[in-house]
Amino acid sequence: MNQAALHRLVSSKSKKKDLDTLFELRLATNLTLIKDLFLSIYPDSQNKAFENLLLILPKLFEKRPQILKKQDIHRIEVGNWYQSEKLMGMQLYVDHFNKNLKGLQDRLSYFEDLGVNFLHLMPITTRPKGENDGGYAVNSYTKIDKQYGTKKDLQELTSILQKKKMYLMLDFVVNHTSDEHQWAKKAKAGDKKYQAYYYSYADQTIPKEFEKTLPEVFPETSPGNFTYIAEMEKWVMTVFNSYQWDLNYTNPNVFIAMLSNLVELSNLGVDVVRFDALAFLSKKLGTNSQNLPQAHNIISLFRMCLQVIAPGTILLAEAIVAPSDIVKYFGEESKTGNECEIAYNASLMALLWNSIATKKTALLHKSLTNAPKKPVDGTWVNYIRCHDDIGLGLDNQFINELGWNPQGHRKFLLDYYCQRLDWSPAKGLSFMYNPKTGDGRITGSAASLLGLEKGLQEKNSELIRQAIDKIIMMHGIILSFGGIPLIYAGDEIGTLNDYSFLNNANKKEDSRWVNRPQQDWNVIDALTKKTTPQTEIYHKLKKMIAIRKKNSVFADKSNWEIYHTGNEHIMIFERSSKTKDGLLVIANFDNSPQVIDASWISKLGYLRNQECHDLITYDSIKLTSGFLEVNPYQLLWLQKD
Ligand code: OTU
Repeated sequence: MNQAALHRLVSSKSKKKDLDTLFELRLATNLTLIKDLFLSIYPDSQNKAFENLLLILPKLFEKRPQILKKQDIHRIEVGNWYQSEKLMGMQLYVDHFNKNLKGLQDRLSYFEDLGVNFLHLMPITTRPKGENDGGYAVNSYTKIDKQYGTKKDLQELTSILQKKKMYLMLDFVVNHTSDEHQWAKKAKAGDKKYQAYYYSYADQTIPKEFEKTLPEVFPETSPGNFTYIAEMEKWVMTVFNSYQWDLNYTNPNVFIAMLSNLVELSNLGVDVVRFDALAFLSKKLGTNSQNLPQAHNIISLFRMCLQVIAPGTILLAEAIVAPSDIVKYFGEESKTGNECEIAYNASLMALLWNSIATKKTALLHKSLTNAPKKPVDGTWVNYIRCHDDIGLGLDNQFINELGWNPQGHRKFLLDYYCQRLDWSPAKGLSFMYNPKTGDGRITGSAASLLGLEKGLQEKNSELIRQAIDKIIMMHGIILSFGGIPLIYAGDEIGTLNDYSFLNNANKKEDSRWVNRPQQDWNVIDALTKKTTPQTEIYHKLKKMIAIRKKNSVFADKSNWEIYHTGNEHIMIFERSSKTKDGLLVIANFDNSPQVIDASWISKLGYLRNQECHDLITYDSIKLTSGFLEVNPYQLLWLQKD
């Protein structure tokens, strides 16, 4: 179909018939790809399972609300909307933010004031009453848990968000269900059909084989990867917690059932679906069962089917894995070339925390310079903190090349953040230390990890000053890096660790709860009334967000380049577009002022009459004898003009 004919169809938007025609067109265009992919994953299924898939595609489309079908077409026309500088995200727990979905709706003006227009709500569907991994053990993929409200509340919220041109991201826990999901219940009751939805074994022969090469995700609380289920008299694969059963994607019925769940979720008005733990979708004896080619094919099959039914919905890859493995989830290596549009920039996140602890940027520079490039149509979610731990996803080879010992270096980072060094300002906790491997991860809120908690406790004004500056600097980097910046709710007001989880039997073993605080509305109510570290952080962030949204150079479309300054404490990267727009981002990770030789800043075009112009403060910075001085933990956004 040519452009003009497509336009005619799209412009007569309101007609159901046209939207149906467009669906049929998409199906016709992608059918061969989908079929090839499906049969490559399920070669033994003959054509029966594929026929089932073909049958449900139009049914799922039929159920999609008209307004979303139109939005799909609009998004195809607009192109890569998710790369815009106008997007600004926040991740939050609905109950910790303001009670429930209605409470959230009452506080939408808070996001508007800050400039946030993209929300990631943590899981809100039904889950077991006791331990439930913060909702990542799902009893259902679409049924809203009573504590958050009803389906109607969610639909009301999404329609308001749509009107306000705000976006919604929800989780799709694609790798596992809880042990209380109806499929798991039927499996426990002996139903063979549903036992085949999971990896279940009558004895330990195969589980033991798997264990030889499977790492442990939660070694402290849930060692091993299998759980014996007495009702079933079988061993079930549970890679995460013992109550999270891994879905068996070698079974085509699992894929088809999960596709229905995915579309149902998308039909609720979700713009971005976060594919949780997607690196784990395929399991193979003799491997670590992460990032396997078959996992990529399964994700691609989801994407292709969604492309036909709900092309306006996009996917975020939650793959907290090595840099070279993360980029693969953009799809370039899969059979169709299509997987997720967005991926977490976990590498940048870990490297920034590494630079804070070491006060040096060499590893950051080396890793980013050598990192595999993402495709032009993909984008990052850039973040410094989230609800999870900080894993030390650093490349050992690069640590070695810097003359450091990887094991020793990792131990230093854990010591620095987990209160084992007197001089460290960080107040973090250790998470899932594995004595067998020496691996450990870190939990704690951004503010506590950056020294605000200690500073306030000790009434140490220098520590407090540095903590505020570090919080601003870290956020300034993710705001300008290219991609969607995702603030973790509470960080915009320097929220400290929340130790109340220690009193809760269902939470106390999982130190990630220390960084899942309640939103402090007392602080927020005082934002315009007094000056505190918290209000200072909020107002500075708000200003930077506004600057980002006004300047197209922040969009992911523009170029990105990192430079080496010769100063080991400084990070510099440039954003530039074909027009004369340019932005030079400079960050000092040291607690002393640092200087940079300004001659090459001049060559890049950021110097006029021996002055630089900072977008954040609107100040002109004068050079001293050919050097630019950068204060401790200062972030500069130098403008070309
Ligand atoms: C995700 O994280 C979620 O973000 C966690 O909150 C869940 O507990 C988990 O899945 C299970 O649903 O192990 O420590 O990429 O790092 O998928 C976090 C690999 C996790 C893992 C990631 C997982």
